[in-house]
Amino acid sequence: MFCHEFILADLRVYDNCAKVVKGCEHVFNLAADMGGMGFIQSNHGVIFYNNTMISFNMLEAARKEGVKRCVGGGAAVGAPPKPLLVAAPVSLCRPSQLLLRQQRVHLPRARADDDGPERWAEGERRLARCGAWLRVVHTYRTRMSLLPHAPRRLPTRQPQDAYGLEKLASEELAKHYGKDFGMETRIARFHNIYGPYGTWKGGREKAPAAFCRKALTSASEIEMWGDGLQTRSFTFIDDCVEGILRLTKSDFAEPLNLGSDEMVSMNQMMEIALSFEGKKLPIKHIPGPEGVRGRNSNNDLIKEKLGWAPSISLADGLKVTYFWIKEQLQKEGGDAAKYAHSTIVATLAPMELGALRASDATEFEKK
Ligand code: GDC
Repeated sequence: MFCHEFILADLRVYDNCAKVVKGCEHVFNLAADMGGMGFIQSNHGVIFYNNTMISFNMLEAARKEGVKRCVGGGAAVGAPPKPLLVAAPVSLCRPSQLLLRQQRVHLPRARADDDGPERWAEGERRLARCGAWLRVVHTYRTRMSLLPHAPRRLPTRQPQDAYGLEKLASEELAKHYGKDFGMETRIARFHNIYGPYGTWKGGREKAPAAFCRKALTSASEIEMWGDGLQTRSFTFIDDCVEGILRLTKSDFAEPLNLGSDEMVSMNQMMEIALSFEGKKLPIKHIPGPEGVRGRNSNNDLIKEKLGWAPSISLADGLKVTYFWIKEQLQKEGGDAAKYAHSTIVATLAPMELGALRASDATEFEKK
């Protein structure tokens, strides 16, 4: 047991939140119904409902209890992408590509006889998919002129998925509670946290754990959702814990990125996972939930406000995770091949309030 008191409770229920914060001076609310792409893209409704209930009730319970500092975790998926700053129309020549926030967008080429609405609309769709707030204002053969969306058309916020929208709403609530009630609230935006004791099977696991598990169990080829050129940064749990404690002690009450800025493609991360035991396997790219095309943590603010930023390399953190998952596989025994594939969690409905999932806390019972 790694804490002196463990309470298993459904935090969607206000009374349970009041019970767990009783007598606390500091509250770290890291509870959420969450997972990787295999969960969050097929479960918007349940995630939105459960997480809103948890975040809102925990904050209110902390306020009523007179808690001194309340720290909540947002997620990078809640951070709205910045509008692309384009001062003047950009004309694009051949090849019709544009480097947008480290993503290459291929704009459709004009056919000799076609400068019509289909190509126009497809251009806008591709730009929107990578989060660019640009619109096509003119096309001519291989050229395409782009303008920022007119302000009235600008989405004010563009979080990723319902999961991100809830994080954003909860951030706002924490900020209002801070201003309205004088509570000290701290908000961390986590960038894909991974490490030992994280979920590594069953569909909710994120890419670092999934890749380690597959590297350990695949025989002739290794499966990966998407083309592997998606980019991310991943934050080792030790950096996350240290960042939370530093943020708690700081005076900074606005949302802060808590993430590594070591950006890798999924192909690169798979290479790292395979390297720990000198494996060489071809990657089989298969369709699956991919999420955003690219994401990285901008650490300027955390360095300025905390004088610190996550520093554990992906190679180091992933190695610890890999060998921890290896141990779990050995404990489970049986046919390792069944772990070579990732599953997608079916769409779930919220459970009855007050109910717990059969799997909840089983890891605590084993200790
Ligand atoms: O699941 P995730 O780590 O979430 O996936 C990263 C990328 O890896 C995706 O493009 C996904 O398609 C790809 N991928 C390829 N194969 C696999 O077997 C696999 N399993 C998984 N899980 N992914 C695979 C996460 C959210 C979190 C959290 C963080 C915030 O999004 O799922 O809940 O909010 O972001 O930073 P990711 O990084 O897209």
